Amino acid sequence: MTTRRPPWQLAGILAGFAGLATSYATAMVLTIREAPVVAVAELVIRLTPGAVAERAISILGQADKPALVAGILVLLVACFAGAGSLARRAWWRPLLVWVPLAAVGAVAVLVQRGAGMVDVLPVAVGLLTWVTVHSALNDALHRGRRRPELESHERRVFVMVAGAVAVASVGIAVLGRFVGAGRRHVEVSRRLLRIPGVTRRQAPAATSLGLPGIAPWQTPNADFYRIDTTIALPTIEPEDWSLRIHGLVERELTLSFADLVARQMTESWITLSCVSNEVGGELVGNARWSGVRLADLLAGLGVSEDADCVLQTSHDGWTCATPLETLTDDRDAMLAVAMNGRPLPIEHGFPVRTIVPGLYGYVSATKWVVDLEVTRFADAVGYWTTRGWSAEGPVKIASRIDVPRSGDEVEAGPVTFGGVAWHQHTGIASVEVQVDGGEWEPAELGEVPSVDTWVQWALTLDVGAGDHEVRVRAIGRDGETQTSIVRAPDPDGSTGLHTIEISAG
Ligand SMILES: Nc1nc2c(c(=O)[nH]1)N[C@H]1C(S)=C(S)[C@@H](COP(=O)(O)O)O[C@H]1N2
Ligand SMILES: [Mo]
Repeated sequence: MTTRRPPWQLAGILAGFAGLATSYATAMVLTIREAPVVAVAELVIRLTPGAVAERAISILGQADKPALVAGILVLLVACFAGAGSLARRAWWRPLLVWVPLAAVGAVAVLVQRGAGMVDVLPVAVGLLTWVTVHSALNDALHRGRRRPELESHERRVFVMVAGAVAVASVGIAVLGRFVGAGRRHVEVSRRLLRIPGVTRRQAPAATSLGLPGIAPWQTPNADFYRIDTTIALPTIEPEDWSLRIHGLVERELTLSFADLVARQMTESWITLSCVSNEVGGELVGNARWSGVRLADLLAGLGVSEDADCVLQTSHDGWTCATPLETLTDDRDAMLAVAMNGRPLPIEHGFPVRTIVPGLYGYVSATKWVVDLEVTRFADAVGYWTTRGWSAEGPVKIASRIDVPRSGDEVEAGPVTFGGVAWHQHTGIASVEVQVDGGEWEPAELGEVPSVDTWVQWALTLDVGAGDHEVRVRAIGRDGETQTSIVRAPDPDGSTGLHTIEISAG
């Protein structure tokens, strides 16, 4: 019997592809935009000097990106083989390859726009796969080496393990692709969906003060902040969606998407904000929402006098309890189907979510909503209220300075300050700015269509040379002046005045 060299490199390559497969599948299942390898390709593109990139594109034409990904894969196979060879000496040596490779992937993922820690999960899963699969394969090889009389048996074991790894990798990648395709399918349905009564309207011109650097009055869907607890985004076809309204009502109601959009449609500009928003923070946005008023829906159901809240449940099992009166009074609390004239983006609740003017999102704005139970606060607890957040979540008055940015250097003389202020369902009466603890100076306000949206504000003040501290405060239409007392977001929303430091020269 001839003794052959154990296929160390093959083990490395197999483990490498197994890791690529699990990381790819994780990215697909979590609906992360792209797999780590593609993220690396994008990073390479970003880091490539313009002239070189242009030359590459002119040579490769349209194939530049696939060619780049293919190139990265070839490089990876070399690294995988290297990791395989290193395993001959000591079990831990391949880590010298796996860990740096994962680090590159993690960096590539993290430098993408809007990346968060979940986006690194595919890389972590990939690394774990590399290490565990590789050590399993090496075990088989090492045992074969120590007991040569068993070598042919061990080789058979190795071939079987290797085959299983290869088959599993392909299976996992295909599964990931399939799950990802579900998302793409819903995305296509969403794009093709036309909902009667949903109009695409520009923000009224008077809402904007035209000052560069202030948050645009209407937040584009792509820039709207996103907060949810979901790992894999719910992907719900409109025809598969239904909503059950039950509990303390005389008549239960189950609505299909077609039933819902056949009803009278309402459209309103409403600002949504998050209770977790820090003073000066960006977890707030303003959009035109289209949907069906909840007051109209509930009116026909014979709601019991005993009820004081509605327990909302989403498709992914998130819950919140919303004060009943905010859903039945004259405000435009709605089951929204469109955002800025387009069907809701999947990550913002497609096909249906709740929007309630005047309440923080965590007690009202259920995305992918599928169940409304009319009940009592005493009997209902929402997801966040069991985790230390207040049961009721009326939005607190708030204001923010967008320009200049804290730390900016400006020219001494007239300086224009600007930003936004909000107190949904109460409205903003005025906004004032104070420099270095001096007089509070009133700002100019944009015009708004209702008390449910934020307002832009701007003000030009003469600023002398030197360092300055600038603060903003809002006064509500109910006469309330925004407090300077500093409180953390927990348990019912932050307070305090947004303050910036600038230096004028
Ligand atoms: N299903 C579901 N809906 C949810 C949440 C969630 O975690 N799951 N988070 C809520 C919170 S805390 C906020 S602030 C808003 C944010 O909505 P957006 O992501 O569309 O901006 O959604 C609310 N609706
Ligand atoms: Mo939130």
